Amino acid sequence: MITSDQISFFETEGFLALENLLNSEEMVFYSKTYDAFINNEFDTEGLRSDLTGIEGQNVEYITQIMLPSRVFPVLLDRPMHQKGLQIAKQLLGADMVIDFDMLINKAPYTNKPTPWHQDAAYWIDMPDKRALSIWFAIDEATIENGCMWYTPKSHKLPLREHHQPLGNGALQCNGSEEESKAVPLKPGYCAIHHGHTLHYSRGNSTSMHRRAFILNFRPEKMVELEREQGMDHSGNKELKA
Ligand SMILES: O=C(O)CCC(=O)C(=O)O
Repeated sequence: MITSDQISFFETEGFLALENLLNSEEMVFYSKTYDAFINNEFDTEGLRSDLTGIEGQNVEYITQIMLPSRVFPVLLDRPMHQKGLQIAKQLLGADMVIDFDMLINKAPYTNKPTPWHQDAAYWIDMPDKRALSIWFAIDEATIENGCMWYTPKSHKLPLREHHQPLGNGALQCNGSEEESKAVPLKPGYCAIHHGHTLHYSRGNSTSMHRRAFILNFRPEKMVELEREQGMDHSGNKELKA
């Protein structure tokens, strides 16, 4: 599924885009399922929040729903999760397993960036640092609606200092578009990043939703370690100790 050039690009740069992962029939299923989550047709109590951390408004700017496949396990047998696992194994080793999944939707005209961060800042410290996220575009992802931006080679650098300016909002650190690459995607394409790769997305300034379905993989032993320490990614965004 992945070429050796793509594997070495991921190793060197810390990110990778793949085309045509999901066909149009599969995308109809994911689009409908995604909308059912957004429209509260599933019980996502305790798993849904606004990634901006802004409270007291009638709007949800950046909807984050954790663990959709725990709520709707049918997802685990579908192509996104199955292909995602094969990709993760090819890129980081045969012991990779799914750790968690999540939905991040930027509603029309909400104009709120996802701040610069490295995912590892959210996690407990683990002896084995192999981890990756696969960000599937449900809608076309463009610069204007908030496609992902990655800072090449940042996965090789130490974790930057993160802070959390707003309540339960996103963690953030310094980063810039100047040192980064935007990765626009068509629906059914995906962008992959290492757990230490610095990334961000602009706000959605368009009239359409920007729906992304994200899967995270890491070595089975590290998932066991997380669970032993009570970490199941159900939504707490506190900085790690
Ligand atoms: O979808 C976004 O805007 C951010 C996604 C993200 O930070 C991630 O997948 O780690």
